[in-house]
Amino acid sequence: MPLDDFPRYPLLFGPSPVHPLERLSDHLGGARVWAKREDCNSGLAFGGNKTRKLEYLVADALARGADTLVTIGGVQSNHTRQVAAAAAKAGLKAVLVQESWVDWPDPVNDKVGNILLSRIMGADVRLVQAGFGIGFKESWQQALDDVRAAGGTPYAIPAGASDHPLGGLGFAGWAEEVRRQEEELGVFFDTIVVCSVTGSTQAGMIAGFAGQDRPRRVLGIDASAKPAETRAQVEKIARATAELVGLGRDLRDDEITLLEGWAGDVYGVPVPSTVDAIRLTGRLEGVILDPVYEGKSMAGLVDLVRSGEIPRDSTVLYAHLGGQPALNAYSGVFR
Ligand code: 5PA
Repeated sequence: MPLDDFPRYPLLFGPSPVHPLERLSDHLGGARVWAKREDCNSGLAFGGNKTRKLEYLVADALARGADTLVTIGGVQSNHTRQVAAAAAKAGLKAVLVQESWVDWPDPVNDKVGNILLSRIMGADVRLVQAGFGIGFKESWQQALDDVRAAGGTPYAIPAGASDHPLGGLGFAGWAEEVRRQEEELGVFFDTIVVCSVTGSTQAGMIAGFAGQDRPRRVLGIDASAKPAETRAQVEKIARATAELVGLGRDLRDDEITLLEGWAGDVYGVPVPSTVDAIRLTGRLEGVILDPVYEGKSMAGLVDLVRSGEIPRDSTVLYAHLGGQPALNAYSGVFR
């Protein structure tokens, strides 16, 4: 079914802003770099990539008569914070399972940033001891059972709203939004750079762009430090989303690219290239990136542009997917 026919519960302001990063581009001395800003996509608790995905999931939850969104992430998950905001906006309850995905010794890690915002928005925040993993989790199942036992109707949202039948739709729509903005701006972005962890952001983009006439590269930058799992999930969701929106052909393997080398050894911990990329983007553009996701994808972009692997005559679109609230739990990195 065409994307426009899927019910959508409006959470975004409209198309997210697209703008050039002139001083960063001049500094790198190669391709021209622009950004599309999911961190300013809505008025809901600082926005981010999940807000766009949740337009489709919240519509589905309401259609099914659910009263509670149940989801999972790390202690500083941006995703769970956006679920809390979407639930508040739609008049639903939210149960957030927050696992210890990141061994980060900051004493305020479970008090500030995303988790603080979720508490303010009235979500039932549950801290659980369990390590990083993008797959199915027992603690999440338990939370779903608890809601049922209390007489509620839960709606299950997996990590990052990714491994869900509708998880790729938000960013399939992003691809179409980019095409329209290119027409208005008179540019063409031949290369997209996007951070990948649970996969449906990149997967949705791939499925969406695959239906357009002019080919372009979608370069996923792994931030999971488990690239084989993330790549498999991107591929699965991209193919499922392509079928769901009636692409009418199989995706080719060369349409699915996940690059590794900027995540470090573990998810959630910044490495020197992450911190350099955050400082560089802050100093040259006044644009703020986070140490878990966007700092890592920007580190990838910087290296790929500098080395000419993204050619000089390219015009690159950096997908800024949000995530800044987590910075509060990483203050020690910037002292
Ligand atoms: C996240 C994810 P995907 O998970 O769709 O691949 O997106 C990666 C990503 N940038 C990129 C930011 C700012 C993100 O928050 N965050 C998760 C979370 O729990 O917050 C799903 C992991």
